[in-house]
Amino acid sequence: MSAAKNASPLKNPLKYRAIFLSDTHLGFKGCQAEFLLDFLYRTDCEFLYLVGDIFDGWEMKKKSYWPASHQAVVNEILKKAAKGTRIIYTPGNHDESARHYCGHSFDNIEISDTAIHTTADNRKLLVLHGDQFDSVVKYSPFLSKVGSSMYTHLLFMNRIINAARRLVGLPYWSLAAHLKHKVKNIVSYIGKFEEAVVESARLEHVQGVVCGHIHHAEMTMFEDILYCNTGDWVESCTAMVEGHNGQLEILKWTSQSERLKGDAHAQDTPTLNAA
Ligand SMILES: [Mn+2]
Repeated sequence: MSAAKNASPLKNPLKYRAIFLSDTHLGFKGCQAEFLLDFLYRTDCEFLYLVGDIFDGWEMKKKSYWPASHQAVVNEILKKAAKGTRIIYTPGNHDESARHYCGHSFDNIEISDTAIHTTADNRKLLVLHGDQFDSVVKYSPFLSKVGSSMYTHLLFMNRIINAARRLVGLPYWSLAAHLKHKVKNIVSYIGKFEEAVVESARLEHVQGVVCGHIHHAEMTMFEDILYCNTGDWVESCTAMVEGHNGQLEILKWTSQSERLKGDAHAQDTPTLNAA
């Protein structure tokens, strides 16, 4: 049974001060909308940052694809806004048409090219999608328009593999995320991207930066600057959350969701890392 069918808005959701999500690619078949819905149902926050590539305008131009689960994601986000969550949307390259609305706000939803988030422990974080650095970081095999059809095929394989894994009771596993760690060019591209993003935070005189774009969740100190990447919801189903004391951590929702369903005794939150 799918995650979305199991889930409903919970009486006691996990409460965070802020949640940062990116690269959900709504309107694209590769979007793991059911995991995303499960995440939205089970969490609550004061600030929700949508860090770009929330919609996939490139895919939507090719063919119209808008299943009920994708609309349910949008409805859930709007419901959070109506209930008082402040939503800050920093569009990316796949939803660049939303950039026309930068500087506008509608009720609790603000649209801006970049934003500054102040954590509960008073650290300033620059928030932006990250494609702004594509011209600096020239080689991006996974993310350039040429590479995107190869990427679509890879995600198709990912879905087949995971459908098979589900049948035999194995947890979700990302083929694309696995390959990214193996291919040397991609590893070096990620390194250059991270350096460029960190440098932009340094120029803004902030303590850290939160971005997306490269579909690779991460939280690392680069000397004096905290680099956070929220990951994505087409491969790895990750988000960054801030607790009420300012503690930041990356959640991998495929393991968290299994844990919530399967192990009532689990007290600890599985995370990739924390800062
Ligand atoms: Mn992007």
